[in-house]
Amino acid sequence: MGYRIAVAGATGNVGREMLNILAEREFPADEVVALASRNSLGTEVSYGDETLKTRDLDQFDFTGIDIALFAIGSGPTKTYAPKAARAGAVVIDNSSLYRYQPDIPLIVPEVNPDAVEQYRTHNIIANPNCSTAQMVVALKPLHDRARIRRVVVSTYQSVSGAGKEGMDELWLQTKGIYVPGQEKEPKKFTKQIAFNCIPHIDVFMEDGSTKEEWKMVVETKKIVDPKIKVTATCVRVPVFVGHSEAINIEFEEPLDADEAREILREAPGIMVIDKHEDGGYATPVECAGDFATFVSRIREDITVENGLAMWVVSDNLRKGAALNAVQIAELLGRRCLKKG
Ligand code: 11C
Repeated sequence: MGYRIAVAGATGNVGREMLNILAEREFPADEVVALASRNSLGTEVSYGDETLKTRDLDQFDFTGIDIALFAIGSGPTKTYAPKAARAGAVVIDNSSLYRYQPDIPLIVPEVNPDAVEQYRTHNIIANPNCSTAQMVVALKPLHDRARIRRVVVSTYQSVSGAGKEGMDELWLQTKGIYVPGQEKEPKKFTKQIAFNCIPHIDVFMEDGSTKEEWKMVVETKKIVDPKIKVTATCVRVPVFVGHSEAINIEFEEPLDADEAREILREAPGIMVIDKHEDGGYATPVECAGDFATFVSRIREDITVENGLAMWVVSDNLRKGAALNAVQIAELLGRRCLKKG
């Protein structure tokens, strides 16, 4: 006997990836229901070789659903996630709505799988922000070995993080700059994104940082260790899929680049590509569509006592969102909702 799964937001970038990944990983599902808002009703989406017709999220009765994967943004999540949870489904939510609530677990399965047991309080598990997820997968094994004191991270985030509208804007603007008469004004982004980079993701906070930067700080503390200090600069770049991060880490204890490379090679969810030669590192174009978080350019940072620098790239729609959510569902199945 398998699980009954619902995917809310099935027509969006992340919802579609959730369906792809459920099929690719052969998640043991007896039934998969694709849910969408009324605007997208009837839209067909792929689930492996099958085509699913989307059903109305607003009218859907979650009774009998085991796991509901949500990718609909914080506003609608506030309405529908409690409804699904009350009906008995465990909600795995990709929005930021519940991430910072202390009694709701925020999980990256390679990092803090034991937190899954806390789902019972509200029947809800939160999925982290994409830029946090890939970073903590790389930080955790190094933290276990040498205790991280401080992280300085600069991100290079693809436009798919801003949804389909973000991808369309990069595409149309890139054409529009060369083809007269085509649209090129910024709409989704605050400035031109084609051939540019924008140091602004999500809203500004009072201290001058952005909410995306704040999320990386707060989520890393919740998932890995509250003692780790993080400072982030998050930048949108004209890449369609795949977030990249330049990360400088200061440790309590010495850890050289060779040992860090070996630790990362053995770590779950990580692929080390680190040859000191032309092209011997990962870039977003190669990582898009993959499950792994890629780590390259591992080297000592001699500006601090125990410092390392590295480059971390992953598919933001996969490890950063849909894959992590499906991995949480797998974890939940293994540990808490056994079937068959
Ligand atoms: C971006 N990281 O790249 C964002 C998208 O809190 O889940 C995901 C926002 C979130 O724009």
